[in-house]
Amino acid sequence: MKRVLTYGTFDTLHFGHIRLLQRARALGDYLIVGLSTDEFNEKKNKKAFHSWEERKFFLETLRYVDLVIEEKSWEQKVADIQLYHVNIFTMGSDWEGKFDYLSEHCEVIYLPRTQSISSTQIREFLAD
Ligand code: C2G
Repeated sequence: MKRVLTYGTFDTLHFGHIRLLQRARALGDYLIVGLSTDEFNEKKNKKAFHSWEERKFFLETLRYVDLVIEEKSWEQKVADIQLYHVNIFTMGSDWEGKFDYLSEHCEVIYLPRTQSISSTQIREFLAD
């Protein structure tokens, strides 16, 4: 059983997020998603449109996601990898290199980011 871990805000779930989750799940047999809490989003200078509970609900409807946990801090990744016996940590390529330190604990894989879509673009489009 190969266990995969990724993190994110996953606000206004869109094609880019789902493609990321689909490919992350395909790296193993079980995908855990650390979903950023609203408090942690403030540290990332992000304000999600959907609450944490709503964003968790969206993710749990996807066949690619097996477990959603809270992401409350930048520092929790090593503990999560150990707690959930994670074999592979993965993120979109906009994070390339930022989490290489985790390679002491598990495989680290960056997946190409889906161009031309983002939650920001969706919000701007809807605001017009
Ligand atoms: N993503 C993607 N393509 C897009 C948009 C996002 O592949 N068009 C990927 C991102 O690279 C990330 C994941 O989808 O791996 C979630 O994106 P966000 O919700 O924007 O996550 P972010 O705010 O980058 O949070 O500790 C890590 C942070 O919590 C990451």
